[in-house]
Amino acid sequence: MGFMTTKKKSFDFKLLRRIFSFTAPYKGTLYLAIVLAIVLAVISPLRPFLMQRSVDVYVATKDLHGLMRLGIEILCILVVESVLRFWFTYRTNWLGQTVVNDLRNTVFKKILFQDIGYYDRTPIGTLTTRTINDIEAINDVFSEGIIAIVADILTIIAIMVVMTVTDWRLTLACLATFPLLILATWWFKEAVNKSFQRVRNAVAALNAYVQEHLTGMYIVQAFAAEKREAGKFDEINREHRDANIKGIFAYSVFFPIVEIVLACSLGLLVWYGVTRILHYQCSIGVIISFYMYLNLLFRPLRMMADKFNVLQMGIIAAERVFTVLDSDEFLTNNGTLKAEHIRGSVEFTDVRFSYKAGTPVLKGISFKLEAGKTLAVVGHTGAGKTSLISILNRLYEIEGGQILIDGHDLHDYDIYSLRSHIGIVLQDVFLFSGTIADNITLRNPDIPRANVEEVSKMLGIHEFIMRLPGGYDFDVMERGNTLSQGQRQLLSFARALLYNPRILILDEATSSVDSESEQLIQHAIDTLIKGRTSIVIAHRLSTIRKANEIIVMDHGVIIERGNHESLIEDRGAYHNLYTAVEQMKEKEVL
Ligand code: M5T
Ligand code: MG
Repeated sequence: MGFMTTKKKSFDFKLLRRIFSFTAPYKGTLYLAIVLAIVLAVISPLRPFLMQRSVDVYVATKDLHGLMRLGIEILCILVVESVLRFWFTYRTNWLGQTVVNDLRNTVFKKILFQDIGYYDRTPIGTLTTRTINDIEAINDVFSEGIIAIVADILTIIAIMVVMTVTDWRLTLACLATFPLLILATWWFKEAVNKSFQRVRNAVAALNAYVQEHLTGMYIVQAFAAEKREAGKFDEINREHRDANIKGIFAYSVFFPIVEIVLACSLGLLVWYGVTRILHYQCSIGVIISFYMYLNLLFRPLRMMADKFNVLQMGIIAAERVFTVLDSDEFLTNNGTLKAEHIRGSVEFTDVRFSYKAGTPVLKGISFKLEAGKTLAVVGHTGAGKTSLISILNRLYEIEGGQILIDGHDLHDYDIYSLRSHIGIVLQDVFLFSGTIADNITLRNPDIPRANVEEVSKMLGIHEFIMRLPGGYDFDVMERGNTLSQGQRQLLSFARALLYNPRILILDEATSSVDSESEQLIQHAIDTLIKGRTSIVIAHRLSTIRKANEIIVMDHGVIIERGNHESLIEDRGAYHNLYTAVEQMKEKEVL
């Protein structure tokens, strides 16, 4: 997990450039923001400057008329400044949100198309954090980060220039406190940065923990582990609190310090300013305007360190997000053959496969299955049965040998076309939150309700669905928790049959169900496999008996093959499995 490491690089312009490349479609807004930043910087010293003139020129000469005119001018500038500032804030935030919206779509799409093996190696929590939290941090780069920093720096420069031009000696005196401010800012930046990192890690840990425990709540409660798990949570939560408090401490120390430094500057202004006035070296207007300049100057300075941190965090987050964007564990899809008209013969020749190099899971599997026939795969747990079918639609790539469909190598087919003609029912049925109909069609709006009902009737599950409150609109909630395992499997049969696949893969669930559901399931399986090439990882004797051929697997190899009668006669592994099941007569489940 290379991208979990956080580099403590303070600034990376290449990354920054890449972040900004996402603004390309919104160049207009970006340029507008920059122009606004410059305009705002330039007009910021204007009000204090006019104030100085009002005191020095109009108050001194008691020109009430001029004073009135100047007052109106100041008011106008105030209005213009406020409007521009509103527009600036609004547009930069708009830009941030829009870019984040685009980026999130891009990242999620990228994740969707990632090779399945990628998910075996990348924790779900990490990917969730990438798509949600990290991208949010990139938003801040736009709204609070770089543009705001540039605007602040321009403002600071503009004010300092005007101050220096007005009275450089006074400026120097007022800003004598600056080294102290810089020191405090640096300390604050480091402290907050450290706590930021800790908070982020703590949030990630909290996320992961809550997510995992909600998913596994059944186990937690069934094993009465609530207290222990709550204790562990408390620990992670405490770290989150402590990290936040460290940050809050830094803030609480820093802001009063800035106030003190500002007060010192004002003190110096009064002390040195009055001395200069007494020596007729400067006017009262200048002192008043300097008072305003200093306030304007300290406002952005106060937030500068904070903004730099936000920027830095954004860049770190961007680096992580870009790692996801740059990962190219893509399925290669160079095949051009469409699977629309395949007949569905399947041939494995010496197929070798492993999830992790060095630990072979399939060690040379060969079989030939004619179109329309049924192959039953049996064997002990961990024998490699599920793996055998995961490689048939290229969820994983094989390491050796060849898989042919209708005489063509798997790689010659367009993978999406191929997959849509291989129906698959998995051991664990996953349901998405939504209605029954949504789950059968996988939210494909092109499939009319009539088709869904037709398929359900064929499978004999229409009545069962209609008995649910709301029928096809019954809300299955997250992960289908409101349905039994048998019911979930029935739904996944409908899911597979809806696409009328040429090849059907069925990984029978081992769970035993009541005899009524059992009959439903058996009928549904018969309907499913009729007239299709089927590979069934079978646990039911009824399914196995009906198969044209049976292969018995053990530790990644085929140890026996034949049909039911011949295998029984051989008195080998199959015979043993069979007699073991025969002994548990009441359950016809292997
Ligand atoms: C076969 C290993 C597993 C086992 C072997 C799914 C999966 C499996 N394995 C991995 O290393 N990573 C994986 O993602 O492969 O596993 P299988 O094919 O799932 O076995 P099965 O379907 O025959 O077993 P079962 O229990 O479903 O009857 O050694 O460690
Ligand atoms: Mg399995």
